[in-house]
Amino acid sequence: MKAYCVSHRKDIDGLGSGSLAAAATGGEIILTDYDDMILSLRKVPDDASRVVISDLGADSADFPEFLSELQRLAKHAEVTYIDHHYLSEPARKKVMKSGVRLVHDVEECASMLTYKTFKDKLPAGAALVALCGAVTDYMDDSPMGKELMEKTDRQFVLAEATMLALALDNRGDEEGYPESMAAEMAKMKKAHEIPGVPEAAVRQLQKEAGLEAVVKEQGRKKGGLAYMFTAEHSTGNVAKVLIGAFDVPVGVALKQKQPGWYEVSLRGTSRAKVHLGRTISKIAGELGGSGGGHQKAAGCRIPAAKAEEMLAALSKKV
Ligand SMILES: [Mn+2]
Repeated sequence: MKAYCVSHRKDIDGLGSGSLAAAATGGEIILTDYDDMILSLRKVPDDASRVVISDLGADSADFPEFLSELQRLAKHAEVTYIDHHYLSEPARKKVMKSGVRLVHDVEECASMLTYKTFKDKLPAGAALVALCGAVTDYMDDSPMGKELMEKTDRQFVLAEATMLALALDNRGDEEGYPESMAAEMAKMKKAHEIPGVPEAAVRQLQKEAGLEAVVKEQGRKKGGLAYMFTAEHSTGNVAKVLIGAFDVPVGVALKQKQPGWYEVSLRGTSRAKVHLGRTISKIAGELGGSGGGHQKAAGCRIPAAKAEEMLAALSKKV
């Protein structure tokens, strides 16, 4: 009988919520992304006793599969699904009926919701992990985020959170690196205490300082968006820099993850006219891929042959 904590691999809110869930339950951390979430859930054995799923954005083209995984796990395990991604009313009802406990609030990041859920079982230092998730998800202005931030030194939190995010951007592509970071965070290690993290953060700063010039040269504008094919780990950063470099409301960075497929990050400003997560979930689903995410930050996986079609469809909407 074992506990598992399945969470998002790509950012500190995902690592933070997964590590808080692991600290509270003693569970094994399994990290995944929107595009391989179902495969990862299938790895959780039938006889798991406790499962916590966090920060994964279920309301995508994959929802039926996601739901059937919840139903399978809930047969034997106590399952908690914690999320702040958009969840439609019908999807919410189905999740509630599946026998899992749903903790859902779009106003708080997943780390903060996980902290709230397991507060009594968490050691000192857990509030900082929750705040790091909030800062890096741009959600520290939330009711809980504000309350916790007021009890601590803001500069300290910002430095710790940013160091984690930069290190993950720098080394997140290395096999097992996000998992090793999450394991340290579950032990309540702060960014500056995790071996190698400060150094990776500085390397990432050096890299990002040169990114704008690269993006200006290799990026292209298409309607209301700018896009670029890249090999950078942090496609989210490339997407952000594209927005500034081309003065558009949406940036799209595409990276070949495995032959024949692109992993795509989308970022938007408040000028973007659509909810990027919902829009890309629909477009990617129709083109044989999958995707999801938030209003201004989303991701998808798409067959390489459909990339231009995806960009064309998206550029018409933004
Ligand atoms: Mn999140």
